[in-house]
Parts: sequence; C-alpha cells; structure tokens
Amino acid sequence: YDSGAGYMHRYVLLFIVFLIVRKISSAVTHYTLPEEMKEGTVVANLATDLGLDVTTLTKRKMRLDIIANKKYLDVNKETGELYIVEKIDREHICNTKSSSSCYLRLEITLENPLRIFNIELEVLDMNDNAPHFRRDAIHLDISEATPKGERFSLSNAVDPDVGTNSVKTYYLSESEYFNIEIQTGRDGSKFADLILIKTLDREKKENHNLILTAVDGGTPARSGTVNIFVHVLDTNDNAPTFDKAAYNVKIMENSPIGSLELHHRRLHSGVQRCLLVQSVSSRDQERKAGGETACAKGLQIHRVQHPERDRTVRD
Ligand SMILES: [Ca+2]
Ligand SMILES: [Ca+2]
Ligand SMILES: [Ca+2]
Ligand SMILES: [Ca+2]
Repeated sequence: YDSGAGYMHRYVLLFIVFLIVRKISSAVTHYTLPEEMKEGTVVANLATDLGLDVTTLTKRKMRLDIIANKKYLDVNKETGELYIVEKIDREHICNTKSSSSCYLRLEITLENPLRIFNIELEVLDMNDNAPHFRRDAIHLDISEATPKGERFSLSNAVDPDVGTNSVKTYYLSESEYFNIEIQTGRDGSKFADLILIKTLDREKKENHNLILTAVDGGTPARSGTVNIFVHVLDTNDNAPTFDKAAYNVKIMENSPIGSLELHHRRLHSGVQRCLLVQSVSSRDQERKAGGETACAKGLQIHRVQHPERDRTVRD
C-alpha cells in the first residue's frame, strides 16, 4: 500500500489541509499602539485574544515572526502576553510621507495542531521630532532698488512626523521691512516665502538679521529656527550734495598760483580730503568705486580719483 502514488496522495492531502488552515487563520487580529513605548510594555494578551489555552503554549512551541529588520516584540509563553523588546520608531519603519498609517505585521505559529495567526500592529505617530532646517543660515543679497511686494522663496523645514505632528506653520521675527507668507506644496508640506513690505535703503541699514521659526502641530508643539541674513546691495540712488548752498572765497589780488592750496591729507583708506582756507564739501553716500574728489587749485578745479565711500569736495 505504501506505493509512490499513495505517498503523493497523502502529500497532496496534507497540502490541502495546510491551505485550509491558512485560510482559517487569514482573519487578521488588529492592534494599535503608539511608537516609542518602553521595552517591556505589554501590548496585548494573545492567549486571551486568540482563544488559546495558556498552559499549552510552550508545549505547542508558540513562535512569533515579525516581518521587519528588527525583533521589536516577543511573546511570553507562560502568560501569552505580547510585549515590546525594542523601542518601535515609526519614522524608521515607515519613512515615507505618502501614507499616514504604519503597520508591523506579525505571525504567530503553534504546532500540534498547526495554527497560524496573522497580527497587524498599527504604529501610531507621536510628536517625537522637532521641525529642523537643513542649513544653519539663509543668506540673501537683495538690491535696494527691489520693489515692495517682491518675494523670495526660503528653504523649508523638515519634520519626519506625519499629519498634525509635522510642520504646521512658520513665524518671522519682528521686521518693518519683511513679512512671510505660508505656502502649501502638492504633497501637503508647508514652506514660507519672504516678502518685502517696505523698500530697502542701504544708506540707512545695510544688513537685516531675521529669524524664521518652523512650528509643528503636535501637543506640545515643537519648533526649529534658522537665521536669515539679508545683505542690501547698493544702487546709485543718491546724487552728491554740498553742505552749503553757496560759498564765498576771498583772495588777495596777485596771489601766487597755488597759494590757496595748503595741503591735503589722507583721512582713511582710499579717502582723500583737501583742506584749504575755505572748505566746500560735497558728500555722496554710494558705495561704488570710481568717485571723484574735486579740490580747488587756485581758481581751477583739481579732481582726485579715489576708490570708495565719502566723496568729499573741499575748496
Ligand atoms: Ca519616532
Ligand atoms: Ca513620530
Ligand atoms: Ca514633529
Ligand atoms: Ca545707494
């Protein structure tokens, strides 16, 4: 009777029985638990929930398999309790932002008779990450000629948590020149645009230091900041001006040529000033190189090229 055909017959029968068992056990037991729970925390009592005799678990070689790269949980064969052996980090298991639900799939196996139970563990997100910016500072060079209303996109903050635990909004430190507008990307991510609300004046203020804060919607909320350094670029928006509308110079007749010019000295790097009996000064606040200083030489104007800053004309 123990022929090859009979052996095959028994094998096929066993396979069918196995399939039926798989089918019976296809009902999935669902649990939910928050991430980051301490080691040793009991998630559920499997013996109670699956209707198993707790005294037979060791004898039936109860086994837990997890479809994951770490052994996050184990089962106590004495009590039937499912407990945590390693902290479950939702951001590690489900690092994509696309789905807000995150699952760990477990399989419980018992022998004599063979029973397999599928367990689905939904890991709930906790607000355990603060929004952070990839860089410490954002540097912006903005011309003082930039019109009011111009916007500048700022790099966004990232927060690996999902839903309300992720970046919710941004705040900008007090500024009379700048404001921000919150934008929502296609994937729901939030970012901010910097908006110029008052025209800049380099001659008044050359650098603006701002702080951008990203806040998430968790309870309690967490936040991250980044410095924004705005450097105002110069444009030629000032004409030279004299400190008086008119100057009177008295010169004796027959004065020798050059007698009015006493001396001129260098004040500080690149700036020349001609100091004479009567002084005439003209000031231009622009930054660009190539300005001119005019000094009276007798009754002629002598121009001096100098590289930067206060162009001063003295007579
Ligand atoms: Ca986490
Ligand atoms: Ca989280
Ligand atoms: Ca967060
Ligand atoms: Ca200017």
